[in-house]
Amino acid sequence: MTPPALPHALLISDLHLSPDRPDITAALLGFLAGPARAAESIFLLGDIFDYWIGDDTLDEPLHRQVVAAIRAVADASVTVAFMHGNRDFLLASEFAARAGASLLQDPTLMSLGGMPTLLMHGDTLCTDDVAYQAFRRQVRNPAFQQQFLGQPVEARRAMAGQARKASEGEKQTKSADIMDVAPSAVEAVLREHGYPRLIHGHTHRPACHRHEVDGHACERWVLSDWDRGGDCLRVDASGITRLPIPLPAQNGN
Ligand code: LP5
Ligand code: MN
Repeated sequence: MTPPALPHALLISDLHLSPDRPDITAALLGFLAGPARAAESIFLLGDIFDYWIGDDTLDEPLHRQVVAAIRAVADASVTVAFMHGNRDFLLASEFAARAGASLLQDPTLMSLGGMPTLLMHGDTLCTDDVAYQAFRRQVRNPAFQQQFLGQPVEARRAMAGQARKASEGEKQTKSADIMDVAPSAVEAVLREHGYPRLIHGHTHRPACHRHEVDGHACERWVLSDWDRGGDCLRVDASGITRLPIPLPAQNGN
């Protein structure tokens, strides 16, 4: 007989859901209808959506579908929490209420599988990416957000499209090192939070790193994006396991 599964949490990030990628949506829906139901809690660590321009888009077909699927997990007594990413930082209280999910601050320190674990999106660790950090300060400013959200949906969508395009262009000109986390930023955040285990996404470089900080050995687990298939991290009392999440084959692929 198979022993019952240990209580566990599942973490995912960087899906970048959009109407252009029904394969990624299908993979998420499979995850939410399947493995998520056996978890105690699931954590969506940012950039679930390719971009989010305000909760007044919740009735768009993709958003309705995804929110209903998350809600069904929450209604099955699984705790659902999400964190903002650099593309969906405008997810707000209406999204949380409809999805049955709570918003986590970045960073959040909590006990997972009995171990102190720090959850982050990961963008704030990329401190050598000075242009991005300046952009981040601008778009996280409440006055900027109020002004942005006051504009019509189509104007906001156009600006988000321009920002996405500019970002893809800028990334061609930046070195891989600049777009990765800065070791000094990782060390600082681990020191500040008492040398926990760290889990984050954003860099799209799945790995498990070991950092020695002030004589403490800390693991840093990095989630994958889902562009060519994703993953989730399963955390229980025995540690962390990476589980692949393949994308379904699409017609014409
Ligand atoms: O997201 P990704 O993986 O491509 O790259 C990120 C950083 N880029 C971003 C930008 C987002 O992709 C786009 C955000 C859409 C949000 C929609 C709502 C709010 C809209 C606000 C509109 C102004 O986060 C990228 C990092 C990379 O991660 C690795 O860490 O390098 O950073 C940048 O590319 C930032 C640029 O270096 C500097 C800023 C260029 C943006 C210019 C915006 C022009 C918009 C004009 C609107 C009128
Ligand atoms: Mn990101």
